[in-house]
Amino acid sequence: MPDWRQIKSFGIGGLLVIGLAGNSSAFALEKAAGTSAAAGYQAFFTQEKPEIDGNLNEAIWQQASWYPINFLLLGKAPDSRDFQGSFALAWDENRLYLSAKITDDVLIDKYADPLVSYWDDDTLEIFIDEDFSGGDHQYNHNAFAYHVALDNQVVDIGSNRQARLYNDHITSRWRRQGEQIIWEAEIAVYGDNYRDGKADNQPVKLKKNKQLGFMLAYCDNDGSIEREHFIGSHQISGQDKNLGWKTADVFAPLLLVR
Ligand SMILES: [Ca+2]
Ligand SMILES: [Ca+2]
Ligand SMILES: [Ca+2]
Ligand SMILES: [Ca+2]
Repeated sequence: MPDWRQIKSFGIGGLLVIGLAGNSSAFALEKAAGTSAAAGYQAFFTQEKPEIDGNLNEAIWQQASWYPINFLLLGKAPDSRDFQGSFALAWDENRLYLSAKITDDVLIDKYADPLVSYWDDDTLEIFIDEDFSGGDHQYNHNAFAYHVALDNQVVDIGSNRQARLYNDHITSRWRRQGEQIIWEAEIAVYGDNYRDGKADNQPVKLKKNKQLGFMLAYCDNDGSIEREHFIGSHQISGQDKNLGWKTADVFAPLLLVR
């Protein structure tokens, strides 16, 4: 993967050219996904606030760019029944919106306690770095790695180094439609001044041309003790690709456009 922070001033068009070369290890590219995930991401402004109900009736989801989730970060590459996925993003002043279309043959939420082995249940993992600073976020809120579970609970590691619920940051619903589950979420975007336990943390107001750091991934388990594979939305260079939960350096740019 290119070093996003060195070349981000080239803008999305420049990144597209550089990013395509890194696509060779992609598997099971979705027919529907016509946009290069390696190019960085765009979210389009929505006038209509999407209803978070797992139905993509809103006009914005027809207009949005859909990106594949197809880079293997851990485990063995799944076939198209085992896992495939794509997603789209939108925004308004108050929220970032995400919709994902996930095919997963077995849905599992083995650990009832949302704070136990949450990465080993089927989980949509949303990575956000509000100011695209990159850098370490393992035990701080320079960035977030939100694990959204099938019971819609949201977990990341707090600054006390313990798993913690962030249910008030993300509201999500999913619903089965044929072979797919359709997941819809609204995300309050918090900056690096977020403090656990503080009552008056305020999400940032979103604006046109704002750039965030972003990645989406899915932890797929179909009955094993540990997750069977972990699939992300863009390539991560090097041997260890399971880095998003610790460092925002592996996130890609997300541009808010109108
Ligand atoms: Ca909806
Ligand atoms: Ca599966
Ligand atoms: Ca940051
Ligand atoms: Ca599964």
